[in-house]
Amino acid sequence: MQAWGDRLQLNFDNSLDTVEQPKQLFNAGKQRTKTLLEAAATAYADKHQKRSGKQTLKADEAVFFQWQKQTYLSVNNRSAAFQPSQDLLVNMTTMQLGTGDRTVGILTVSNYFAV
Ligand SMILES: [Ca+2]
Ligand SMILES: [Ca+2]
Repeated sequence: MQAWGDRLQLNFDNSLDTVEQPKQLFNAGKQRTKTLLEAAATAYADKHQKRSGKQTLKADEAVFFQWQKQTYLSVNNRSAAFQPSQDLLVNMTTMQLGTGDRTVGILTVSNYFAV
């Protein structure tokens, strides 16, 4: 358990009794694209900033990324591709990432999502 910060609660089925968490949480790092939607798409195309090559975000996974000095989180739905109208995309700049989490590729889901 970490001392810092609030946690996110996902609610896809309108019931707060069921726990919904992404299967895995990644850090795609800095995205160098023109638009935020392009940044999300490139983060989905390579979710792991530390592993060489491209690791595609899968269904029900989530990814942090940076774009123009802002931090964003996207939670993928059941379909793997990034769909702006259906996948959650939020600006998380005010949320502090855990110590060391900025530079790694895989984050601990329960540090960021309520259980
Ligand atoms: Ca990679
Ligand atoms: Ca999707």
